[in-house]
Amino acid sequence: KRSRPNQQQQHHHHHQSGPAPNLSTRKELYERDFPVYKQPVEIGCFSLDSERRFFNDGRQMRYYVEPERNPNFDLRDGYKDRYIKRDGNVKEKLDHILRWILANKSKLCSKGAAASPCALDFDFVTWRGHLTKLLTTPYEMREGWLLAVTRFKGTLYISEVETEAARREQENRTERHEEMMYWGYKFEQYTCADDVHSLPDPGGVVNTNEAFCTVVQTRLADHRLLFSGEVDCRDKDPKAPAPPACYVELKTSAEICTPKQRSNFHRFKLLKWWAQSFLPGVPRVVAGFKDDEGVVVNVDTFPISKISQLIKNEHNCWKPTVCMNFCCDFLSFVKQIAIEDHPRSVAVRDDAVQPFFF
Ligand code: 0WD
Ligand code: CA
Repeated sequence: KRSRPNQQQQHHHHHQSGPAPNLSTRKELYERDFPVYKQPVEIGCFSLDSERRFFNDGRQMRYYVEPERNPNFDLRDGYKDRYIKRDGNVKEKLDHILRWILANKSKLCSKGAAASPCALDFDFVTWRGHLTKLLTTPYEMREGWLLAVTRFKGTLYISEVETEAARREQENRTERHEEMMYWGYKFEQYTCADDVHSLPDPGGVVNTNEAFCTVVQTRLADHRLLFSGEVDCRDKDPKAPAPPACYVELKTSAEICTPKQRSNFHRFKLLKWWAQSFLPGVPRVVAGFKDDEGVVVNVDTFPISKISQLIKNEHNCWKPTVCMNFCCDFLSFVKQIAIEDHPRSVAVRDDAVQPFFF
């Protein structure tokens, strides 16, 4: 959990003198009223094609086709011969979000197109996935994170740096684990169609370069946020509400057979699912429960607004307010830390939230 940056990451960074502030990750400190979290609004979207090329449009949007309750989808099908895997060694950092901002700067800039580069009306720009990790930090005892931030024209850009532990984990992945990572994408292929009127094509190729991302604007207390997140699909009904309310998040999870498994699902899985979809205002998760052979034995829908009730029977369970308050305090903390407004100045923090260098 306590990761440390390696030597070579340190040399561009500006060193601050004097004692640096600190932030606790203890959950007890965040059990106060739920902070203001404005309804997230979609301000744009973008697509990444089969070769990971950026497009400032929704061409990779897919449409949800509700499966049977007990579909028997074989998630192992195609792993050997119909799978094109994104190159995980390419670190894209915030690049696609920055491309989207550049492509849309006329509608984003507060000073008009004349000022170049102009200021953004946001305090933070980041990936939704990075915020999800912040939300779950008070409850996460296994996986650590490392975030880097830089201030540019008043806006704070937060990007992830791979931890030593994550790099080792990736290097030592078993063949079984490697295959299981494919299963989630295969489930998407069974449940998503490329067009409103077409059906899913389980005989096609799974290409994980392809992505549709929403760009949303919202506010957490006094933090104005712009973030992007990958969206699996949308409701195909033309009368469905506008984005993000029409979006559907797809997940797979191990079949639940015992009370212990149900409890773990509530305590750990639902925390991650809730945090990820609550942030951009995605209202439901459709889960495929799979057996050890990679066969989806049943499918269930979890409305995000019902998850906090669902977990209330669980003793000592996670609380949404703790997640949001920690994230809020962390962002306030970052505003205090990353003072120097310069692209060469980067502050890095790990999840022990110890100030170790700037
Ligand atoms: O460079 C980086 N450190 C990262 C880049 C970390 C995380 C994401 N990305 C980029 C990629 O461009 C990707 O298209 O983010 C996009 C997704 O962003 P997100 O929505 O903020 O990420 P997250 O909420 O963690 O994941 C959403 C989905 C995942 O689905 P599940 O159901 O497993 O949560 O995005 C996929 C995955 O399908 N995904 C990724 N795709 C590309 N690169 C990555 C990744 N590193 N992580 C998750
Ligand atoms: Ca998903």
